[in-house]
Amino acid sequence: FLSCKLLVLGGGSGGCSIAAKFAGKLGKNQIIIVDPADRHYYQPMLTLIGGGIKQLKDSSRPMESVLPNNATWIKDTVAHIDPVKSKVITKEGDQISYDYLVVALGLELHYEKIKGLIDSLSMANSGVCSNYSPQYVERTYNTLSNFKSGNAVFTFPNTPIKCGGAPLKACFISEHYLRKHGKKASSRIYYKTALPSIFAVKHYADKLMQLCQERDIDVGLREELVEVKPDSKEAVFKNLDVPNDERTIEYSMLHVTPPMSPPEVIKCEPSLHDPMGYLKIDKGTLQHENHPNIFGIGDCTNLPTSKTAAAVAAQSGVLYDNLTNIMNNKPISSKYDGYTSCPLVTGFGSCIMAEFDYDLQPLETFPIDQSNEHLSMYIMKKDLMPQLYWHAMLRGYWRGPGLIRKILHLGMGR
Ligand code: FAD
Ligand code: UQ1
Repeated sequence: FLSCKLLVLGGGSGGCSIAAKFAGKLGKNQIIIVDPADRHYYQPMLTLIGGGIKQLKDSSRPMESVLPNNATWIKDTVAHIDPVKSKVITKEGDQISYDYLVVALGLELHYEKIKGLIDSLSMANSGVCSNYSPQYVERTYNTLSNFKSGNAVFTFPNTPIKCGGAPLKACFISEHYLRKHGKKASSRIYYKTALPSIFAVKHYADKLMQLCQERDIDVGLREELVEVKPDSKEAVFKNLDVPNDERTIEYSMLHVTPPMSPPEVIKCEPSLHDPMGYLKIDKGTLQHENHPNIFGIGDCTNLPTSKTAAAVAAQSGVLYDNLTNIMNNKPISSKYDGYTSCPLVTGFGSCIMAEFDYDLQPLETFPIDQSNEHLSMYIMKKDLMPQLYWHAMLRGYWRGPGLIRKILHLGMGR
């Protein structure tokens, strides 16, 4: 039996940042973090690895090196959460009781839900790849560099996903690669998404559609990948608006974004989740709707905003303020506005820096029109963000660019 003041489930972007913020404040032996992973991945780099811009070895660090020193790491999987008894049970059978709980378990990837996909991702030179897992990401650049001719197809599943822009970034980077290497004339590029539009925010969607037109990317809306046939190199797509309408397309390259779901351990405990299975927290305060000593952060929550590390950064500040007040029996007042950001890399050297809030209104940091492509935003994504992530965010020192935005806008506007 173990007990602690603050228990953090998951040592990813959200769990690690929150543990770091409280580690300085609560002192030694007050915090336990549970996560079975050996390594902590900076997932936003996966997109760049798929384009050959970065290497896989640069995207992760040993878990123990990123978690705060004066917290205890239990390298195990959370098997059960008992919010009534304020207790958690791990797969190995440890029982951990807590005063306060932060749930930061991320999303599960479900490659197995698409028929034929895992087999295709296991075969050498099958043309099937996916930036979404460190296990498969190196296949993307391999496939691109061996591409000769034919269809390159990029998918977006029929579930919420992390970084909603990442499937499109894979498409744009690949398009630019093929163009640069003289293979554009012998190829046809398809972006097929289950969503009804290319991007949720009109301000950016208009520009992205225009770029697709200019670059001859064929955009298919409300199309869901349902099967991959590696022997004939065919992908089957279902039209989500027309019953029984399935179409098959041949591919030379198929980049798949898998369906995702909230973690099983949250879905198993009815009082924890919303009807979709996401941790049910208040969209402003981040406090659990049914259990006041539980907070949530990041991809596993029901916050109605796009799931990104940038959003996690902004949430971490609010969570820290509010949980600190709860610990001190004070009222809570800090509110999350839904801030999220997606650096939409549109090629080698260009990026549209999307930033927006719960109302899908742009909330841009810099006094330039960020719906245009900028080299500066590309450099920020490629070189600055990893540093900001490892050295500031994971150490608890980054609550998103809100303050910078206010300063750059001299207190005017949003
Ligand atoms: P994660 O960081 O995923 O952490 C979850 C942790 O929980 C993991 O360490 C996992 O091991 C652990 N865990 C899971 N189940 C259990 C269990 N049962 N018990 C214990 N531990 C468990 N964001 C951006 O801001 N900008 C980008 O450009 C960007 N690009 C992306 C590109 C790709 C390809 C991907 C995959 C993601 C991208 N993201 C981007 C999204 C960003 O990485 C996530 O939104 C962010 O990491 C979410 O943080 P989290 O703490 O909620 O989850
Ligand atoms: C951000 O804060 C963040 O978290 C560290 C990211 O994750 C890698 C991002 O991609 C972005 C874009 C932000 C937002 C920061 C600025 C300065 C726009």
